[in-house]
Amino acid sequence: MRDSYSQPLARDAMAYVLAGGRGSRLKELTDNRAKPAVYFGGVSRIVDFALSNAINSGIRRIGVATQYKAHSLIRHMQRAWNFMRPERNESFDILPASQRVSETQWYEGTADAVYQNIDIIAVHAPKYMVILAGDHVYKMDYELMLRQHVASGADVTVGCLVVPREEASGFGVMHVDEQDRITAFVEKPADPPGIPGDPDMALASMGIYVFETAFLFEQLRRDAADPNSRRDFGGDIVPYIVKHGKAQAHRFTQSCVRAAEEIEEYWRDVGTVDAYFEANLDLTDVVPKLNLYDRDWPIWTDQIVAAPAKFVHDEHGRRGMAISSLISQDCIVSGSVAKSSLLFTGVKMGSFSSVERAVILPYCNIGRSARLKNVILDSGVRIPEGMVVGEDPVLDAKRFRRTEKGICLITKDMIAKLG
Ligand code: ADQ
Ligand code: ADP
Repeated sequence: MRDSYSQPLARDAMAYVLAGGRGSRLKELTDNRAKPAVYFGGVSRIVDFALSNAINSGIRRIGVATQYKAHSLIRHMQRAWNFMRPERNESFDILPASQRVSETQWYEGTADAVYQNIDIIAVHAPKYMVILAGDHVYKMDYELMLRQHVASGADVTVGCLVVPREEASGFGVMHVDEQDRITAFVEKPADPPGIPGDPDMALASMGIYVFETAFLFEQLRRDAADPNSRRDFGGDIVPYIVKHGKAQAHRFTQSCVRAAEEIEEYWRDVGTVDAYFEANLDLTDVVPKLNLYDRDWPIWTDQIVAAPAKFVHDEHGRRGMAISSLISQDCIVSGSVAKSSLLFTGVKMGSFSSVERAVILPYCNIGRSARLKNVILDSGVRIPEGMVVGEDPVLDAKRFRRTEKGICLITKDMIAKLG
């Protein structure tokens, strides 16, 4: 619990968001944009969650390292995250891999993405560094993690989650003692060790780390001189500290308690097309697990100038309506029906069309009489008049990417190829 009289540690911290990864399991959704730039929840991009957590935690200095297909991500951040005020010691630095240290190298690994910007971080002189992954959807109060870090006297504090053991091989997996000090850490083990006493579950790293800045710089310089290192936090830096120093685990559940209230315990990787679809559609539930309406923990994003969503009773007497759906600004639902769907900004639905269980990214157009079910439409897709998706699995798989769970991902390129 936070007490209200002491100076928050977040004021002395800088958040450093690693946003360079592709997220290749999202398939065509990340063909032209990095995973952190992928749209989520109607108006946001995935990276907005980590950035909003930082702001809502009281952090006012932020750096974001970008690498893979960064254009869409950088443009979004320039539009949405330009409200920091340098005169109040606030900052927002976008740090593309720009061969600052060597002329031939991009960021080699996540640790290198920090190492190459040591001089820029040093100018801001934060006492603590909160290293974050930019590709998860969650809410978390980093102030509580900072406090635990200081109280435990650890060299590094690693955010962690309990996950089913069979899902743990994509994570760094750790063992802890009774005080949650990390005693062993293996990066992405083929056969992840379970939790003693709870062998079907494993304690997984969230890829979130807190360091004192001076100590982090020391470690990054040591690591950079090691020819065997892959320059990775999970693969190199954290395992080294576990062995030679003091590494502490910070349980995600501890950071969901804020003052007298609670932030819901919600964390999703949304790393696959199916997981992405489900996490977005979950928002249409009567009481979704992720509350986007919590004014105490807003998810900040780009505020565009746009007209309200409109529902039109068309000239044929058909009502435009939405049932159990989220409809964003600038959408027009004309003589058509959206059911259990999520329409992002600027989607237009023509007469007699219908969508059900659909995640429709910005500025898509649904032609007249089209019928879509169990689909994700990438941004800017124009569905031709009368097209039917979700009723003939063989035809769907021929034309679009159809997942194991029967979800069709449709992009502009796929529509263009149909001629
Ligand atoms: P991974 O999930 O495999 O493991 P990784 O590929 O290292 O994650 O990426 C972590 C973050 O850094 C992502 O947000 C990604 O976008 C970004 N990133 C990747 N390469 C980058 C680069 N070269 N430059 C800038 N940013 C980059 C990590 C840890 C595990 C932990 C999981 C939790 O290594 O121990 O369990 O995160 O998801
Ligand atoms: P991304 O590249 O990640 O999909 P963009 O912000 O570049 O995100 O835009 C997404 C799509 O929306 C693109 O196809 C773009 O042409 C279209 N688009 C963006 N803004 C508008 C707008 N104001 N009106 C119509 N289409 C738009």
